Amino acid sequence: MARKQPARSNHTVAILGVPMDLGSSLRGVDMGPSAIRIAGVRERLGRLGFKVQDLGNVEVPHASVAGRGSPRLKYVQPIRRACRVLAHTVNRTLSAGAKPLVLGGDHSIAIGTLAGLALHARQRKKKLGLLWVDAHGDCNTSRTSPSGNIHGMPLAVALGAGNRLLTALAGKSPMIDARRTVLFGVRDLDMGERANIRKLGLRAITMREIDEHGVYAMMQEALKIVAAESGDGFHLSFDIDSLDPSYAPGVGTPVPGGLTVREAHLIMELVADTGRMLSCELVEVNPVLDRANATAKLAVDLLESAFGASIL
Ligand SMILES: [Mn+2]
Repeated sequence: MARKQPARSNHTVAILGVPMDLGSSLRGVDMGPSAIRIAGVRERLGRLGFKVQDLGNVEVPHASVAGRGSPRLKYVQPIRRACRVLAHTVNRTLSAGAKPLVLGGDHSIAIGTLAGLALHARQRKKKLGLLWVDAHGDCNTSRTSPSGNIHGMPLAVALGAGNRLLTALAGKSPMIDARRTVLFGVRDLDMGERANIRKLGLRAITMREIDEHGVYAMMQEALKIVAAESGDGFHLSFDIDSLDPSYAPGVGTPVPGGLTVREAHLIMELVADTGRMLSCELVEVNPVLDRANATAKLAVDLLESAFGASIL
């Protein structure tokens, strides 16, 4: 039998759901992993030639029974507990040679994913990059956040800024080097976040730059940073709210003026072309606000592109 996809066929993708909505003020993103599974993620990646394993969900308490704690850092304890479990599962998955695909859930779960990547990288002295595609900066701390919602903080946490309960999740902080990190497609930043981004030395590529130069040119710059030859691959953290709400209505925090479906596919296709994506997460699908699961279906289309599907 002809081997059509030798580069892919011996890769295992491990799906991990995190039904978390404690990091956001709107309820419902906890149903995201289920919606993305119903949209056929396992089958579609399987058709690309991957061996796909579904490891099930990390346990997360529902908001009605979880302790909210401080209004500056809402639900920090249950979020930390779930992220710790996620971190160990991601670390174990990577050690077994599989690619983790983490399905959210709100974006606070990235703290767990990145802690797992950091643990894995440290044991092997690897240098990891991070491509964070998002409408928002996710660079607040409990001091700058207007809401106290942790899904507005995970990028800052991964880069070492924020409460120690979260930043210390992988032992050493930061989890990821800001010089190997790019925030891509951002269009809505809080005042404190702008200062945090500057302080962290993070390259943030705004929607304005994408309007001026196009996704292709801006992705070339982004990939030079996150997928650098001197590094050992990168993690893609993709917030579905980076798309325009006209295409992706079922999201945690919609902001007009986002990426088109084609622009989002191009991002994913360019990611796949590098062959250097180690792990991936897709977050903030909110079925409660969706229309007939359209946003979860779009999420699966995009994941397919990120894992190497091509039109021709
Ligand atoms: Mn986000």
